[in-house]
Amino acid sequence: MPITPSKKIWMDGELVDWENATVHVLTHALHYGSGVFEGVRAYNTSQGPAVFRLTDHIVRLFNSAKILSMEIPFSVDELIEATKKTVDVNELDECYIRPLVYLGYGEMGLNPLPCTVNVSIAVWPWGSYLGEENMAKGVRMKISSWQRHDPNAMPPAAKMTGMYINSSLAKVEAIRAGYDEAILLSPQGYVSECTGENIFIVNRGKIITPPVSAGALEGITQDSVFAIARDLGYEVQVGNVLRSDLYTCDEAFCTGTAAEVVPIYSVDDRVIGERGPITTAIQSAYNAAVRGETDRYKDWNEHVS
Ligand code: PPE
Repeated sequence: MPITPSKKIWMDGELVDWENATVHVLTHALHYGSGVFEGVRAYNTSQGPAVFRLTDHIVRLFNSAKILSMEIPFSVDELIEATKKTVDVNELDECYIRPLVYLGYGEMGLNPLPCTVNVSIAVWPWGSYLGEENMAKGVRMKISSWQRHDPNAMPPAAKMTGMYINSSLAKVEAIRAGYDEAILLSPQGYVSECTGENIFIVNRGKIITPPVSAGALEGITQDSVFAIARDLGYEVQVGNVLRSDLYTCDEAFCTGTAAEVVPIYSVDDRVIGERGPITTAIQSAYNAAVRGETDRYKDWNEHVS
């Protein structure tokens, strides 16, 4: 998806012009995928732009860094403030936000411990990640021939840049085969997640999503959907899902910050159907919550100024 430039990018404490936010080709992270990142969104609310669950995203960023033994040279509060400031100076009511912590220039080789740790925060306007029309129609999914990482090969709890090669392999395979998105299975054969989204199925009114042990990221949108679905009166369970469960479920949808809540129309050409009633209810409650329209979830809207 093309990027629309904004004005300023926060880099290691300074706001620099968009076109000057560059790095050296010998930046460690370019060679070894040694970075951790977040995907966050700011939405327009009646009291101006608010970043959705910003604190939770920054805390997850620090946990990802800890797993990789990266020492972030800023505090959680400093990066929260830096994110708000970056949204504010770019004067965007709604935007996608990409905080990135990466090993910088100066060291090569696989021992990351002596490397410089750099931090950047970029924001830009980003539309529907899986296509605007698919928000109603639903996406066509393919089970990938690529497996999700074994948690002892690549820890799925860390949102590490290098890990996303696994997602890219699956995405390319799905797109070339004429699908919108891929679903990955764990090495044990359970449903894990999509390339950049968690997955949910609905069966006889019960909502189920795979556990972290199946290789899924602990999604913040997933967590918001837990709260929303329970508040709407639905039963939500974290549990193993089989490939065949995807073929026979009543409804399915995927969730992510970039994607938001997106219905799944079919999996491997087994049609689940158009956006169902539970998916519709959760999707519209999510869209209202992110824009500060629901009192109950107002703590999730972290205002920029
Ligand atoms: N699984 C993966 C692998 C993943 O990358 C994401 C977010 C999720 C689940 C959902 O997590 P959350 O955003 O906390 O609900 N993917 C981010 C990056 C997408 C990209 O293409 O880059 C995102 O949605 O921002």
